Order: sequence, then C-alpha cells, then structure tokens
Amino acid sequence: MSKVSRRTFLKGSAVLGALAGIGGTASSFKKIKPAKAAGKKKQVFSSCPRNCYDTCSIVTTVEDGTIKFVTGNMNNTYTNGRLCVKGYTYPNYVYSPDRIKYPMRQKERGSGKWERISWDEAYDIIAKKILEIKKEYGTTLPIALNKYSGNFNVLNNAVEGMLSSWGYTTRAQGTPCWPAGIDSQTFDFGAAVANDPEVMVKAKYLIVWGANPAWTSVHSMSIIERAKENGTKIVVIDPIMTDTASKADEYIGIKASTDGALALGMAKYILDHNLHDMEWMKKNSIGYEEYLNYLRNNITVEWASEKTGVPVEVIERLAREYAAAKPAAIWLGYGLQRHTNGGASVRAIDALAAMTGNIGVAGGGANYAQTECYGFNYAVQSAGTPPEGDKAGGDRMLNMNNFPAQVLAINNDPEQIPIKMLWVACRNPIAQDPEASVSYKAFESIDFIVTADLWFNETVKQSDIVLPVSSIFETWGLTASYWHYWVNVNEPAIEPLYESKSDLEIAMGISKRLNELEPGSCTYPTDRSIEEWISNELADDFIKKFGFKTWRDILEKGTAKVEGYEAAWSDGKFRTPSGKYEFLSETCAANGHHALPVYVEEMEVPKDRPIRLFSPHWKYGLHSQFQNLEWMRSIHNEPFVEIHPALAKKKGIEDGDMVRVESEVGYVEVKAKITHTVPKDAVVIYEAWYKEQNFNANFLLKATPSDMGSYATGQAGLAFHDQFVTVEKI
Ligand SMILES: Nc1nc2c(c(=O)[nH]1)N[C@H]1C(S)=C(S)[C@@H](COP(=O)(O)OP(=O)(O)OC[C@H]3O[C@@H](n4cnc5c(=O)[nH]c(N)nc54)[C@H](O)[C@@H]3O)O[C@H]1N2
Ligand SMILES: Nc1nc2c(c(=O)[nH]1)N[C@H]1C(S)=C(S)[C@@H](COP(=O)(O)OP(=O)(O)OC[C@H]3O[C@@H](n4cnc5c(=O)[nH]c(N)nc54)[C@H](O)[C@@H]3O)O[C@H]1N2
Ligand SMILES: [Mo]
Repeated sequence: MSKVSRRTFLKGSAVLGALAGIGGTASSFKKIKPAKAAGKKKQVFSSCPRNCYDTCSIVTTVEDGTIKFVTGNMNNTYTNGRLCVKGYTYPNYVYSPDRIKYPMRQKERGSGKWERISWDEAYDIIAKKILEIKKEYGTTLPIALNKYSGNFNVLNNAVEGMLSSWGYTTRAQGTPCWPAGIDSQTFDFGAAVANDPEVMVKAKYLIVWGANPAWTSVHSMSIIERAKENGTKIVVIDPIMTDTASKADEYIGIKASTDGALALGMAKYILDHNLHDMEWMKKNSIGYEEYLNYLRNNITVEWASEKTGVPVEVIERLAREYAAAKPAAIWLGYGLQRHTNGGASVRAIDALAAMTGNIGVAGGGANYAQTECYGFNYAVQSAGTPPEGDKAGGDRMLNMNNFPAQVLAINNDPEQIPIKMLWVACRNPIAQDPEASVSYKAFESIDFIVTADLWFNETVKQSDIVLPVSSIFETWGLTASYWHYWVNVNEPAIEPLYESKSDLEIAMGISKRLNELEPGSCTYPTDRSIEEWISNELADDFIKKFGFKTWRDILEKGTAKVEGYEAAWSDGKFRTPSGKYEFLSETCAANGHHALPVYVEEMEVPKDRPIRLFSPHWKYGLHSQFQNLEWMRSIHNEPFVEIHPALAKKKGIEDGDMVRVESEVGYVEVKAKITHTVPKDAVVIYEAWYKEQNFNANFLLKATPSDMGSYATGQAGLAFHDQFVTVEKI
C-alpha cells in the first residue's frame, strides 16, 4: 500500500487517492426543501462537522439575521428530520457569551490576563515569528501542528495547507479514534468499508460489539430500534451495561479486552457443528484452512468462557444463533479496539463474520467504518506547497497519540531541531490526550503557541495567542460521514459574529502578511473567496456520480447520498494483495503481528492498581465540545465516577461520597455514583469538559499504545481502556 493511499484512513482528513467504487444517483430524496431567503425569514442547510458517526444534515431557520431554530434535514434519510441533544443546542452554541470574540494575546500562559489585539497585530506577530524561525533554522521544521477533530469540514484542511505553504513542519499524525481496527480491516479486507447503516434493518440478528450508539450515534440507534420492531434480535457485548445494552434483547457483560477470545470461541463452536460457510470461504478467501486448523488445535469454548467470563452455554447459544440467522450483522465499535490487543480482537471478529458467509450481504457485514464518501479534491490542502529552499526536505511526523512525550523528547535532545512554535486548531490536546501533566510540560517547552478556537478551553489557556474562529453557521462547509453514505453542504446562515474568521480565512490572512514582510515566503493563495474555494472541493467524478451538473446542485437538498453500499464487498473484489478476504495476511505479519487472527493476550492487571478505568464518550458532549454550554450545563454539570455496589461496599463508599481515583500518572477527586451498570472490578469516568472545574479523566490516563494503527493511519492507536487505578473514599 502506498503512502498516499494510507492517508485514506485518517478520519475526515485528506484522501489523496482516487475515488473508489462510488456509484448510483441521488434518487432517494424526500420532497422537502427549505424555503430560501424570503424577506426576513430564511432557511438554509447546515451540516454538523463534529467527529461523529452521524454527521447530520441540518435545516437552520434564520429570522432577522438571527438563528432561531435548528432541526434535522428530512432530505437526508439517515438524519431523518431529527438531531441529537447536542445538535439542538446549536443556537445556544452560536450565541453563547463565552465565545472567543477577538484575537487576543496572553501576558503569561495560564494567567488569564488576555489583552485584545487586532487581526493585523495578530497576523504580524505570527508572521514575524515564522520568519524568525525560518531564518534561524533554515527550515520551518521547528513549527508544529496539532489538529484533529473539532471540525471535519473539508475546508478546515486549509490549516494543513497553510503550514505546508510556510515550509516543512512537524505534524501530529494519526488518530485516537479507530486506528487499530482500521489496520485490522485493512489486513482482512484491504480497506474498512461498512454496509450502509440504513440497511441494518435487514439484519435478522445484530451484534453491537463495543459500541454505544444510544449515546454516540443516536440516528443509528433509531435504525436499530426499527430493526428490533421488525423482529431482529439485538445483542450488545460490552463490559459496561450501556444505554444501548438496556435497549437490547440480550446483554453480554464481557471482561474487557477479551473479545477476540469470544469471537474465536464462537467460531470454534460453529466449526465443530458444521455451521460455517465453506463455500463462501473457498470462493472468496485465502488462508481459511490455516484459520480453521488454528481453531481446531488451539481454541475451546471452555477456554473462551474462562477468558471472557461469559458462560459456555451462552457462547454456544450465541454462536448457534449468529450462524443460523441469515443475514446476521456485527457492528464493531471503536471502544472495543482501544486496547493493547484491540486490533487482534477486530481481526478475530472479522473472521467470525467471514467464516459464516456474512460478508457482502445486505443486513450482514463486519461493520466498522468507511471512507468511501470523502470524494473531495482537498484543494484547500494541496494549495499549500513548501516554498523553495526549506532545508528539511520533508515534514517530521509525531504520533498524535503520544504527542506531548515526543515533543519533550525532541526539545530535550540537543541533536534534534527543536519545536519552537505550535499551532493548534480543531483540537484540545491538553484536555483530550492522556497524561495531561506531560501535555503541560510539553507546552512549557515550546516558545510560542497559537490556538484557533471558539472557546477558552484548557489548551487555549496555555497559549500565547488565541484566534477567534467562526461557527459552522457563519461560513461555508462540506462534510462526509465515516459511517453513513451522505455528503452534506453547509451554507452560511448568518454573518460571522464578533471578529471571528474561519480557519481558511486565517490561512489566507497569514499568507498575505508573510508575503508583505518577505515576498515569496508563503505560497498560500490569498485571492479567493470562500465560495470559490468550496466550488473546487467536490471532485468532478463525484459530482457526476450524484447525477449533478455542478457542485451547486447539492444546495437543492443540502445533502446527497453515495449509493451502492447496501452490501459492501458483494462484488467479491477485496482490496487485499490477493484480491480475496485474507484469513491469513502476510501484510499483517510483515507489520509485526500474527498472520492469522489469533488470540493476543490482554494486558495484565497490575496488582497494586487492580481496578480498571473506562473513560468512554459522553452523552451530553462530544469530547470537549457542547458540555460547556448553558443549556447542557442545566442538564448536567458535575463530574462523577461510576462504581459497582460491591466495590463500593468493599471500600466503604456510599453514593455521593467524594473519592480519590489514582493511577500511575495522576489522580482526581470526584463524586461517587453507585450503579449496577459497571463491572465489579472497574470504574467509569466519562470524558467530558466541565467549565470552570479543573477536572479531567485524562489526568489519570497513560499513553499506552494499542497493538495496531501504524500501517493504515501512520501511527499506533491508544489503549484508552487499559488503564488501572485505585479508588479510596476521601
Ligand atoms: N455523544 C457523543 N457521541 C460521539 C462522541 C462523543 O464524544 N459523544 N465521540 C465520537 C467519536 S470521536 C468517536 S471515536 C465515536 C466512538 O464511539 P463508540 O464506538 O461508541 O466508542 P466509545 O464510547 O469509546 O466506546 C463504546 C463502548 O465500548 C466499550 N468497551 C470498552 N472496552 C471494551 C472491550 O474490551 N470490549 C467491548 N466489547 N467493549 C468495550 C465501552 O464500555 C463503551 O460502552 O463516537 C462519536 N460520537
Ligand atoms: N479519556 C479519553 N480521552 C479521549 C477519548 C476517550 O475515549 N477517552 N477519545 C479520544 C477520541 S476518539 C477523540 S476523537 C479525541 C477528540 O479530541 P479533539 O480532536 O481535541 O476534539 P474536540 O474536543 O471535539 O475539539 C477540539 C476543539 O476544536 C474546536 N473547534 C471546533 N470547531 C472548530 C473550527 O472550526 N476551527 C478550530 N480551529 N477549532 C474548532 C472545539 O471548540 C474544541 O475546543 O479525544 C480523545 N480523548
Ligand atoms: Mo474519536
């Protein structure tokens, strides 16, 4: 696989390769169309660009230049006219008094002593710093970028383009979301391509394995509920009894990080009872004999039961039901692979789906993710190319999942070109990365930090300059999902508030100032309107496949669907080296793993910190977004740790007590919430931002890598859920 096509699997980011397999036309629209600007009242199409499965198409109602109301776009059958609780808070988001309004400079980091400066001053300070660094080092490599998922609008890739237009720089590469599983599916199928989730209703049996769509993908949850009404049996496998589990027919409370054992145990039972699909395997796969032999020689259901804590009879029944139901679907969540053996678990589950012939079938599949709808030109990104003479010759890549430690290692090593300046956009690393204390140190080691954001988050607080960014309602955008098959357009609904600008405008503004100070020092174009930029983004063949004549046709419905993915891989053309599904993957072996989907031992629980900490995604926030808003805080505004009654009793903890949760790298003090929904040997603290409270689950997390990720995404993922703590009443 070439370096270029690997980038395909950076969520929401640049796809530089060709558009593969996009077909069909946008035929399934309902006839609802927002009335365009009619006097004082108008409706426009917006698009939620947050890092979320659901990537909703929104209809925004504006009256007298003010946003009054947002709702889901009925033209998009996935959004289906409804938004999640976060989406409905958008008017509160836009008009929140907390928004950053002007460019500002902080006297001393963390002091809160901000002084308002003009955009001209901000551009001037930044441009001079860039030129100074370039002069001193002969390269812009001392400038680092940390950008990820605050906004997946394709135009925000201007930030990457902007840095490239200064020269070669240091980049935070990779993704915390899904890397281990993406590698697994790349080894097995050649790429991650999920069935259209709207087709889940066709499943006779659905296993939701390590995902919590009731919170993280509410529109899929409504599809699951529809399937249930049609008679589909819904099984949820998760160590936590989630809201999704509470709505299922059956909940399997598995021991964390042992999912591979469950999948292999089920496969062994299926093989022993001749319920596997030999015909499918012979026709479509390689390495099946070796896989079946591995099951025969190494796996027993009793072993799987021992590992997973799931009774033998349950594993057997699950295996029987899954193999008998045709079609049977599996949804593999991202929580499942946030482990030191997470990639191996995903491979074992893929193999279970393949050996039962559930691949290439509508209502079946081993559904994890897809990047087939990222049919953009990435013009905003490729517009930036390093000017002549940068001596570095290439960018320096750091792992986004271990960024602070890698920054410190560089800055403590006199042999290396240090990191002097950091640009942060669409990212809140201090709050979202593990080892928050290392993040603070890494920030201290950098001379000059610029953050572009809407809110005074933890990262902004540790910056020298903050640039106010406009909200989605104040600019253009295009978004694609990594789960469903819709592409949405975002039209400006109102004028930018205060002095905010989009990241693309900022890229152009800095380029202009750089070239004024030193002609030729920056290649980023400055003479295009945002509308011109967006008109370059929908690739010609993409437009044709929608049946559009020009990109503007998408404005008609606000959204367009890429058809043809009811049953991913139904053509039997896998993108692996052999062109088949690879039970035995030489590529996987060449990357330091097992060729077969074997069981890889889970991380050992340390004796002195025997309690596992889970920190999954939170219902009322999206990472560090939304939870800070007034409306959201009125629902929930206090962190808590969930503890099983048995563990609480052992520790003398009662509901509402303050407890100290301590890990190898830090501690937090937080209120206890006693609940039966968590395992007896684990606690749960959801990752969320609490405004005005110095609280964050990530003070506790260690940057332990997951097993896979570097093949397809450039860098290994993070074992977010292999974290161990002690819990004591204060
Ligand atoms: N409301 C809301 N929605 C979101 C987000 C958000 O922050 N808030 N974030 C978005 C993003 S960026 C992402 S990446 C996705 C993630 O969405 P999901 O894929 O749903 O991921 P998580 O919530 O991290 O974890 C899902 C479940 O995995 C379980 N889990 C953990 N370890 C194991 C294990 O070993 N085995 C099994 N079987 N299960 C395990 C957890 O208990 C949790 O219930 O959601 C997106 N949607
Ligand atoms: N403990 C724990 N930590 C986790 C996880 C976990 O499961 N457990 N999950 C991880 C995962 S999967 C993810 S994806 C990461 C997410 O972490 P991040 O990628 O940092 O995502 P967000 O917090 O959603 O957004 C970051 C910032 O982008 C800003 N932003 C929004 N729109 C724009 C814009 O247009 N321009 C600019 N410049 N900024 C904008 C937001 O206001 C916000 O402050 O968190 C990770 N952290
Ligand atoms: Mo994520």
